[in-house]
Amino acid sequence: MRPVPLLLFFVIRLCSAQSLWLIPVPQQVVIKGGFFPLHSQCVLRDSAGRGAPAWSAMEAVLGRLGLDLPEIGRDPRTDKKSDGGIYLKVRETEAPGHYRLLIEPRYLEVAGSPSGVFHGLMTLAQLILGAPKAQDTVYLPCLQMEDQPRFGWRGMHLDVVRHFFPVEFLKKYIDLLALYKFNVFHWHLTDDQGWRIEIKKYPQLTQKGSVRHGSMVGHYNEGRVDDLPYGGFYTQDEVREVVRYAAERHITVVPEIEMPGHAQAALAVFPRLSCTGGPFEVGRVWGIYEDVFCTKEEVFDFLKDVLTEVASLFPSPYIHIGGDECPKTRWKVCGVCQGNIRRLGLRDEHALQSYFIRRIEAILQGLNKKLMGWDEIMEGGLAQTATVMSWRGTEGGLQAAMQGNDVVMSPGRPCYFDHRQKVPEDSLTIGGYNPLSAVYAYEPIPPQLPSEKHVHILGAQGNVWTEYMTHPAKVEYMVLPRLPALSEVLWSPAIKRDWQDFLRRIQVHKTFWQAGNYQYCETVE
Ligand code: TNX
Repeated sequence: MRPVPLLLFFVIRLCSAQSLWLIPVPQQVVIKGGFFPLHSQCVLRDSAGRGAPAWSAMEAVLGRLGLDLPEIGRDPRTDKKSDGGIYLKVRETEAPGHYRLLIEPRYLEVAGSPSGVFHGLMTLAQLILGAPKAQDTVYLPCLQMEDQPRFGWRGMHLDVVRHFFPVEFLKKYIDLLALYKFNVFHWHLTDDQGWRIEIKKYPQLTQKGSVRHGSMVGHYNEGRVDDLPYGGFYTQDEVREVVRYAAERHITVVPEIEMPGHAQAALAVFPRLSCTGGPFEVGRVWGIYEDVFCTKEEVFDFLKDVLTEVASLFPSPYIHIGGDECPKTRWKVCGVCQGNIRRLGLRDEHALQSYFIRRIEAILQGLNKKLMGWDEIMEGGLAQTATVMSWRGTEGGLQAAMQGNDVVMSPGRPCYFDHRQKVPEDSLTIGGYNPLSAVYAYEPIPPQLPSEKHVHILGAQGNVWTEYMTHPAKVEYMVLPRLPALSEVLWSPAIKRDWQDFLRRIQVHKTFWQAGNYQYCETVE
């Protein structure tokens, strides 16, 4: 074993649970004194070879943050606790996300469920990043840790329509999710201002529908629009690559295909799918458009084709179908829609929306997928198997959970990371004030919800709408440090949360972000 510099020895002796820098804070940790030296003579001992992909993913995440781990040896023998041994023990039977991390002077062990071992390695990655280093050796504090997530849905969303982000950036974003133990990436792929996913049966959707001939400049209220073409889309190969990259990091990618509203880009390509027949152009301004999918049969045929291709690209059990902000203006005067209301004996256009969503629910069931939608899908009656994403406050989520439907909480405040994080506003945003302290104080379970219904709150999600985020650096700035704050809300036991201590840990994480060239908001409030 290599000699340890004396000063370092004292630094490590001073380590206590309170002085660790982990985000989210683990459920239980005992610091034992002493250290494990991680260096190139260490050996990865991974009997079944199940932990090696997770180890490689950890190396990649560390590389992203500017830290190249020395290449270490590999040996399948796990019979003895050898000097410098790193043991990975993957156990199918353990609860999702659960892991145990043991750091002893002579060896290190991560044991848990498949996702648990990965999250354990992300804990290790944070320890490696912040630990004292000398002569190519990282001195990890000896400790014993038991950890598992509080919620099963720990989501971050990204709107790639209002502004488009290349695959390379999506990977950088996904690495941030991984580092903070998120397990869902909600990919908002279609909207009024663009269609961003290749559909083989309808190539025009991306040929024409991915390009708008101008975008808003400045704030919405100023009403200024330029005339520059703006576009971008992902081929199906690129989609598969993003899904694969995320899966290596135990992150499920949930695609969102918007309907019946927020569909102007699709209608610009196929105006016959609207009530009026168009013509339309891909949206240039933000906001809500009156023209939406009609309820004619042809629309369901089209959406079935689209969803069939989408379902084959994404292993996620859920497909998000939007459902938000669908004006009923056109349906009210459309012969087909009014005919459907009469024929089906529906009360009004809200009930027609409910009928629309139920038809889509049936299509998704045929594809072995579950429907998820924004809380407007409850209007006119909620589909039985739907999962609700509650964004207009928490009332929708509360009601859905009471009825026995599953819910992901995502109320505007504190889950909208497109709102400004500082007063006065430090850059152009959509408006609204959502400071770090509000995110950190968030409790996803509504206090009125009876305890037997708590299981229906799957978790929560941070949303990143990009009307005012024209470049990757702005996305990073808007999510850091709010994303780590949400990670602690979703992962750690509520009683473990400590605002002052979180602020201390954030200071350490800033050095990680700097090393990874992630932009972040410097001051917090
Ligand atoms: C509402 S949240 C929307 C989005 C906008 C966002 C801006 C939701 C389901 N719909 O289309 O981008 O507000 O904050």
